[in-house]
Amino acid sequence: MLEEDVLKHSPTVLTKAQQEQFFEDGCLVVEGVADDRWLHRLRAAMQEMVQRSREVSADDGTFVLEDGHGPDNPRLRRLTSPVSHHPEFWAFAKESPSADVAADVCGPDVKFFHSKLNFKWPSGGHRFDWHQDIPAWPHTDYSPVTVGIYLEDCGVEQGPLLAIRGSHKPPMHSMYDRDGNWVLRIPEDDLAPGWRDDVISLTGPAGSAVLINCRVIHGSEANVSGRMRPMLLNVYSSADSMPYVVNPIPSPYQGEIVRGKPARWASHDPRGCELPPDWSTGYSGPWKHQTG
Ligand SMILES: O=C(O)CCC(=O)C(=O)O
Repeated sequence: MLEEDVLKHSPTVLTKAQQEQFFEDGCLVVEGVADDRWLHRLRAAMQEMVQRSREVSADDGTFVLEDGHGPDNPRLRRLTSPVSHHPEFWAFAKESPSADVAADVCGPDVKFFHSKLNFKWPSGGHRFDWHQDIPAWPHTDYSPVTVGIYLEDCGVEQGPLLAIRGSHKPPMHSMYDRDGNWVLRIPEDDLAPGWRDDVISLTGPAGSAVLINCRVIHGSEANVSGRMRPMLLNVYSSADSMPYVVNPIPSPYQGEIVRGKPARWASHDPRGCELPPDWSTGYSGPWKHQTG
């Protein structure tokens, strides 16, 4: 669904002002989307997965490991597709207010796309270079939104998500370098003049949702604090927005309608989208290409 049609629907969780701010800025923090009960369930599921990772000694596609990971010192970068590995993550993606928030910015009919659980371990969690998400998983329109949930409080020193206000509006950057390599990274020299003034640090207490429009330029710094930054990221789209390349993070739930009803017509945005490499031959995640 296109933005002008989404805005015809009154939001149910967000205020109208928040809904409009999301489309203006390309990002939004909403506190309290995961309440204490959900946080308790999600943290327990996360701990189970961290326990399982102790037996893993090399990246296996599911557990993406940081240097120094071992049975006595688990250090994960990412749990890929948490919804595929623990039922609580799918319960949250489908049943929680996270999907209601997605409906407020995608239109009433919402489809699940994929999920990841990104960690930033204390004192060392990596940085993410500036990038735009949608060229990694193009859809027929730009309704896809990432709803990230902080599972612990996240302050500026923990490497919160950062976004460049309004950067979803101009034509998009290439996610390839000058030699034609997929890098999922925008060099700072290529950003619009004055971009630093528009950086928003998307901090928030545990349970906050960070909404990231699929075109907005975003990234994050390393975690220089002594506290962990776990963040659950679920990607949703309007039901009528159709992905047209292989999903880099497939799951049995891809395409499931989590709010409203399935579409009969596809939505098309006239702006095209750069294509990623062919993920059917494998997906290695952003770290292989980025500098952090
Ligand atoms: O976890 C982070 O800090 C950044 C995540 C992100 O930008 C992404 O997954 O696209």
